[in-house]
Amino acid sequence: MQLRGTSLVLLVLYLLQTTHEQAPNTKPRKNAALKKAVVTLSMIEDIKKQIAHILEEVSLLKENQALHTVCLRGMKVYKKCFLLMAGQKSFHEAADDCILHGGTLSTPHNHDENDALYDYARTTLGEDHNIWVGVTDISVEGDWMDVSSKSANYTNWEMEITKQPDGGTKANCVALSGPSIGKWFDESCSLQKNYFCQFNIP
Ligand SMILES: [Ca+2]
Repeated sequence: MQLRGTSLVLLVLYLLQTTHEQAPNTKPRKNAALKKAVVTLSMIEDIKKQIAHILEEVSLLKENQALHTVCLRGMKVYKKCFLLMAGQKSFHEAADDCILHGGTLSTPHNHDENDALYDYARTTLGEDHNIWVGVTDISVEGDWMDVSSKSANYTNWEMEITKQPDGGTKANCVALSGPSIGKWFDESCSLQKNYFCQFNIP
């Protein structure tokens, strides 16, 4: 009976020791599993970021592709292209239509761009073309701004014969004239004219 009691005590002691020995091994395993889970989550976050980045790049590439397709149909100048739009519209309808197409109403910023737009209009619409240019003084009379509300640094007014701009508050929009070899005239914004949109090429 005493022997059985001693054996029982020894067995309990053995079990306690075994449990105590195993305990330190269990913790690192749990930590390792936890660490593994944390790494996996961080990896998923990284992958998500990479996918978002790739999608952004694909969208940019598609946009560029669309722009180049537009530019193939139109006239390319340095870092932008002009595209003839169908039909005639008032200045503001034309400007809105260009925004709808992802561009702005054509606005030459230097003599080369004005020449390019004039040449393109001449070949597509003929010598007598009269087209809108994205410049207006509708906000403040005499303060000519482009369609992005920046002061127009470049203008090409007809000055030799008619001394443009000469229409005052009745003429707040700009037309480029074919018969005047690309010179600008201030005209009533409600007139219906052909127009070109411009698209910036990155
Ligand atoms: Ca005016």
